[in-house]
Amino acid sequence: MSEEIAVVPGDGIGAEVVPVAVDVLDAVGDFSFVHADAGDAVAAETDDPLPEETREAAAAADATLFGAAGETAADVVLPLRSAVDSFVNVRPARTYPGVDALQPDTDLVFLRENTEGVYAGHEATLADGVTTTTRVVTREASARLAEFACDYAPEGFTVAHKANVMRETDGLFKQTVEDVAEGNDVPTEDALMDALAMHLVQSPEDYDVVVCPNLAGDVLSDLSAGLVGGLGLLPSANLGPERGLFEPVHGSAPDIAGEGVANPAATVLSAAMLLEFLGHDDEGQRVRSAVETVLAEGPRTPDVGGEASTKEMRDALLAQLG
Ligand code: GGG
Repeated sequence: MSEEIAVVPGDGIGAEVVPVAVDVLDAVGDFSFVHADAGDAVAAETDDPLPEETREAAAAADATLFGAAGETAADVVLPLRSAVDSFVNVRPARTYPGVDALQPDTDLVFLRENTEGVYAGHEATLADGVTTTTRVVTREASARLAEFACDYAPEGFTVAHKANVMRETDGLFKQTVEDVAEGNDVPTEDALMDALAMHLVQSPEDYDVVVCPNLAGDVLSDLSAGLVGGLGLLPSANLGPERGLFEPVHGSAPDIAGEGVANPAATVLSAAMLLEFLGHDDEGQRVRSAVETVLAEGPRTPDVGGEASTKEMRDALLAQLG
């Protein structure tokens, strides 16, 4: 029986790059695809950016391929991640031959806490002009992330935090991650996240795996996209104990949506992570190699120095996959 993949393109360029990744998955495997809608366009029609059938499709599928969220991100991508019970967002940022990079020696992986922090959704307007958000950090979620990090990077990792200011929340995060790492004999170094941002820009080669609270992981991974050639190159995997949701790090990119020039590499690389999650390591590696070859030899979209369309990159990727 073929595995079931829920496909949720979402908004903007999500609708342009996700079909490319579906064609790539179709070229290397035998999957059944369940297509579902979510996002700003759906909300405009129904007032509900995440229809229940879409949430259920993600919760039931073996894996989900997601595109991009726009204005309704809080109502779409966060609930979809929780529908697959994902507790970590794995975000690799590396350079590719043929693509100009601000920092050619960048090879980083961010392990981002995926359920709480300031993205827990506890926001309020107290009075006109006075708003608050409640930052949630629990020992349980921090420990779950840390256990994953120890498996992922047994040689050690960096813990990003701002515990000198957010003493309670990041204090608990830092202490919990370090305790779990010590219990697993995994070495760690800690880094204040503001200073870390500067060091990543200056010398990313000094870092490897960085374990982050939710918002810090979102920001530092986008920063690192700037080091390697842009958001068109960063895939991600939201992993839970049984299911996963795979999506490019980029959002809906309204500035280029509809022009047919969005770079599909981040989404296709997310599909490679999906393949590996499902145990199809050889197919995942084939897809990665195809992306590497197309980025090196072209055709490339304008964000990575070329003049090609999304469709031209798609055709080249499929040609590589035979
Ligand atoms: N594919 C990633 C995406 O849709 N990003 C838009 C966004 O606002 N994301 C917030 C997040 O990644 O937590």
